[in-house]
Amino acid sequence: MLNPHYYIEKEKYEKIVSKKNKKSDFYNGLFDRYENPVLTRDHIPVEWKYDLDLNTNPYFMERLGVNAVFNSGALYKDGKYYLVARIEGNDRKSFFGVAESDNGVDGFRFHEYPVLLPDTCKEETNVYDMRLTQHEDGYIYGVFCSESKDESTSDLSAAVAAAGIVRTKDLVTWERLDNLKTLRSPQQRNVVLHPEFIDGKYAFYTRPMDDFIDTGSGGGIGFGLCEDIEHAVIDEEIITSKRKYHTITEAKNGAGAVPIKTDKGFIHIAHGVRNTAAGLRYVIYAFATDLQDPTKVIAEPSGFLIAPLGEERIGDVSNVVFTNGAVVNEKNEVYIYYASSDTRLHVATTTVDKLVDYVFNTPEDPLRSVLCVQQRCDMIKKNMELLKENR
Ligand code: M1P
Repeated sequence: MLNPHYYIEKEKYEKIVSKKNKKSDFYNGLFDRYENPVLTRDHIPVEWKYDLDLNTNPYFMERLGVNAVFNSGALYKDGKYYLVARIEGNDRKSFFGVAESDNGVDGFRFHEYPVLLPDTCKEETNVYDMRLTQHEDGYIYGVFCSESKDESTSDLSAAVAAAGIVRTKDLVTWERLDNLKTLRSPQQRNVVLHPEFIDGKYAFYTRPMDDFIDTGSGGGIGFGLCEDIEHAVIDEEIITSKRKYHTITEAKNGAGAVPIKTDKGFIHIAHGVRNTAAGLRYVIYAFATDLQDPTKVIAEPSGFLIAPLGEERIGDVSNVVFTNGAVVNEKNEVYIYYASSDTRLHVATTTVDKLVDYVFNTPEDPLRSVLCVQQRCDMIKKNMELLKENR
């Protein structure tokens, strides 16, 4: 028998998922923020959290709670916006759920069931942060972090991160392939599959790491080729966007969304991390690579594209914004899905033209305060002259 309390919770859920979103008054000329997050833990269907049976759950108690919904892969296909979100249960284990919307800014609803990945990797404890790539071979690939306990130490918090790979044609049935092997890097997270073949091979953006949290000698975002996607092995990783002293990428950085192809280059939307007295601070930044040589960075504006703002700064892991999905629709509008503080998912919208202008015409970081002030003074001087002419 159905517990009647179900209808009360279902009504609250319906109110949340049908809430209209609108642009906030935030302005920077580049992208728009929205008033509401696009996914939160309140977007999880009631049926995923409660046993609805009056006999087995007379108090209508939450049996399998959800703590957070955040870092999400994204895909635009046949007029619909799809997200594969990281959903973290109260038990700390993450899993994936596919949500879709007609307009990309509100109305995201999860499919009936979460994604049950083929259990081919017995040591795997946790999975998260899937990047979705519509590859020119016809498959949609999902590359995610596959985390296992580090059995080489008695430290219970020590873990090993690897890149898991699945593929699908319909976002319903998922085929699990071998985890990516990088011969020269012991750990991998934030791995993204490039959408095109390069020299007839599959190309990955990697993040070489010596350790689970610290990248150690890992110099930045890597790039490597592999012949066989079903048993992917990368030998050499070439560093593209490098970590730099006293910048937003000083502690680490990592690829985010699948690169966006434009006339001038591939635009990458990634994350950079620096350390502070209050812990790590994650921001989102952008750079461009050459259309012919995807390892060559051809533009990298200074500073961040998106940093945590207002309530985005607070959550389970505060002072974090993180992206693993952005899409472009047929009007060349760009939807950047970014999570704040490992708690909820937002959207920022812009256009391909604006992103290109931002990446190619915003000055680079000159890396020293004196040069940064000079850069600003030059702009102010130009502005003063223009203002004088217009008096
Ligand atoms: O907690 C912030 C982020 O930390 C990790 O990112 P990185 O590998 O760059 O440190 C990831 O676990 C990510 O999911 C998380 O949002």
